Amino acid sequence: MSADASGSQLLPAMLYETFRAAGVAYFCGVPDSLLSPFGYYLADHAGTAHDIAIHEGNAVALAIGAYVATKKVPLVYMQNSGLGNALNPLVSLADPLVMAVPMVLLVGWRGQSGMDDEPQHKKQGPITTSLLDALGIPYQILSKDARQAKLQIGRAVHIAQELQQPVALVVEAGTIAPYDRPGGVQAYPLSREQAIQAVIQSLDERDALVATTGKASRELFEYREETGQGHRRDLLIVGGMGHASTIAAAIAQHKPDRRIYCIDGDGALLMHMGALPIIGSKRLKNFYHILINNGAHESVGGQPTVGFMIDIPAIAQASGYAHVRRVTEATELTAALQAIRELDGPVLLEVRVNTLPRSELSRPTISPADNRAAFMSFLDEV
Ligand SMILES: Cc1ncc(C[n+]2csc(CCOP(=O)(O)OP(=O)(O)O)c2C)c(N)n1
Repeated sequence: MSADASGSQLLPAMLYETFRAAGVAYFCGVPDSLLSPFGYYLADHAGTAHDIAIHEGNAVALAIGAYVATKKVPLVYMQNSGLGNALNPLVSLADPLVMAVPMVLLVGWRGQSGMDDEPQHKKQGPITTSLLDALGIPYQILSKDARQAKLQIGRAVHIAQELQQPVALVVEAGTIAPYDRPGGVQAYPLSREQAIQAVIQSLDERDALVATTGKASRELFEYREETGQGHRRDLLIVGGMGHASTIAAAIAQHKPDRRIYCIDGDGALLMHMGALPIIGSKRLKNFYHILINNGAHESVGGQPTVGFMIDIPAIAQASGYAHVRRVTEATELTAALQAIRELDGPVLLEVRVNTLPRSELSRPTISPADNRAAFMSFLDEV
């Protein structure tokens, strides 16, 4: 086995060193499960030459700025689901017909044809390479062979520089070898799962729940399954990270006689934080936004967000939410969940939680379309 590869997988250290040797001096992106070993390696070794972006378009913007300032080709990493977020700055700015900015995109390929993956990747997986074709972005599938991969990386950086445009390396599942993941952080006593269960226990039969992308939806589904409560009161926003709160608020707007709760994550809320003032300006009395803040993108490996560094309730308040609160303890949470039911929304309740690992987590067994249909019939009931 070579020192660059683990079996037929690429070592994160080799990837990093090869990009650096090719002239890449700045790395940014949004965490993805397939790329997470590389993300950890960057966090441990790249220092200020690495930023975790708020969304993939924001990562492209960071890369454009870095190139303009340094003349060096930057690297942007993302899950293929993030190509949608990246599309606008790629097409309207970085493209050779516009600003002509070189960068290498490292794209994790979820939902690749022939692979069994979650439903939110079913469309994005098969269209990933044709999307890159349509964008005129030259791409290669990153080889699992270290020697080949090194050549591809060198070539990608060179082509980006020569053609003055984005170039992509698409990363299949299992390409990158694991890197020691930091353990969970016990910054707060509650877990996300405990917070979700407390929210469920505070609801009555008519209340509806909209849950964000990642493990929050999976934990909600698993709990309903285990307790035999059924799933029709929950709408699981399995893709479209960051849009759960807007979807929930729009449901609240159109169903003013129902209480609508949104279980959100800090990574997701930050990804589309512009939703807050729009929700705040609507003065939705029946909207309850429960932010489960673990300061991390826990679902894809625990890479940090700025969730613990900023005051999200204060931002919500300044955005027009009628009531905001922060809790960290179980008893406070139960009391706050009871209290907010009597308040006119929009309400934002931040629950700060830990990222301690839990045992195996199942995946929803109902398709997103069936989930949507069942939830709609639940909303139709008086
Ligand atoms: C546009 C987009 N980019 C990246 C991802 C990959 N992804 C899935 S869940 C997740 C992290 C969500 O973090 P947060 O909202 O804080 O919830 P947590 O996982 O910590 O509970 C990410 C980055 C995605 N689904 N969509």
